[in-house]
Amino acid sequence: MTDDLASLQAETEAALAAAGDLRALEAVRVGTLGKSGSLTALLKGLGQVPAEQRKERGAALNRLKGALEAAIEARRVELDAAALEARLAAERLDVTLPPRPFPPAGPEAGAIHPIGRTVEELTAIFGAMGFGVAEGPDIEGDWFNFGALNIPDHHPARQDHDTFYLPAGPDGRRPVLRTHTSPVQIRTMLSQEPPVRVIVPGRTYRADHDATHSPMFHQVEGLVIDRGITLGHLKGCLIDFLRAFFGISDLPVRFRASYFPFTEPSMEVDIGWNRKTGELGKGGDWLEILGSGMVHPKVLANCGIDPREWQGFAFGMGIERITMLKHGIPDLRPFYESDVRWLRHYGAPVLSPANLVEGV
Ligand code: 2NL
Repeated sequence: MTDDLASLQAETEAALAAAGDLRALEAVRVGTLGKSGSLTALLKGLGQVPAEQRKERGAALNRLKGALEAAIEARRVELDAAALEARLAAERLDVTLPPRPFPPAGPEAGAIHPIGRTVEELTAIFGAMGFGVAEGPDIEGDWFNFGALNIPDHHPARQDHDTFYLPAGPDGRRPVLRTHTSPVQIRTMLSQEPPVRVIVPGRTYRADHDATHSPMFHQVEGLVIDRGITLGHLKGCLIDFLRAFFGISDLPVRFRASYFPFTEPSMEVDIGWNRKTGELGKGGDWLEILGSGMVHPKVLANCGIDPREWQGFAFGMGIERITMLKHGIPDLRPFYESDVRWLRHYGAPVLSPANLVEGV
């Protein structure tokens, strides 16, 4: 290689080593191999080289061109890797940082969703009466949701228009989205010996969607199993609950005969209110609020409990419904819309959990 080519190679390699980023690298490439680059100029000048030297000179220029292209590419790979390293270092997240502090006070503060608040209140009221809280799966087997509860095959609740069925599993059975929280009480009775005192708040699902129904909603059910349980226990428990929950110590409560396949006898429970103003507690009108009854002996037997030794009562109600009544919330839909303005209006303060001392 002639001296001029050797020094061009040395100069270019030095410039590449000095190039600290991809822009500087591109400047070196253009200065050497670009349209007016130094090596391009030498290649263009090949025509003026005497004919006997031209072949050798041309080969040398091409070798140099290949060498410089490879050197530029190698430097590009280095600079790319360095740029990635720098980005990774700059964007690193420290997962050991402590969590964010509580939301700020004042108008920026978040709030406990009214559904969660009602569940806290139910837990506090029934907790004081000796009830625990049980939970279970949202996706259930047919037997747990219907069969164990003495709901016959032809019952309308089993039809597709009420129940969300999932595709059949390997056993050919179709799981369901639970239509009530009763399967959790079934699982509780199967897994623990009586006596039992539980409430079961949770999500439930029915294929029903209009201004007053959501396909996903919340229910709470309660179950008591012990020796010698009577309708008197059911009535005292539910009257105390309703008066504590609505904060009206003389709230009128009425029990009305009804029918459920899983209780016998069954009773609907009404509270006193004023139909015109919506005010609870007085006004002479009655509002249906929950369903209840003595656990059907067949349901006890289905869960391995001897109905001659053990009796029980059960009840169920809609959490959205009792929450709307308590707080005068007129519309069901905003419960599921995550609108923070609605949440701030109807939600509860973050740092004041429900308690019986102040009244829930
Ligand atoms: C309603 C009525 C009710 C029950 C739920 C129940 C559960 C078991 C055994 C017996 Cl495991 N009963 N639950 C009983 C009576 C009524 O709910 O209107 N719910 C919204």
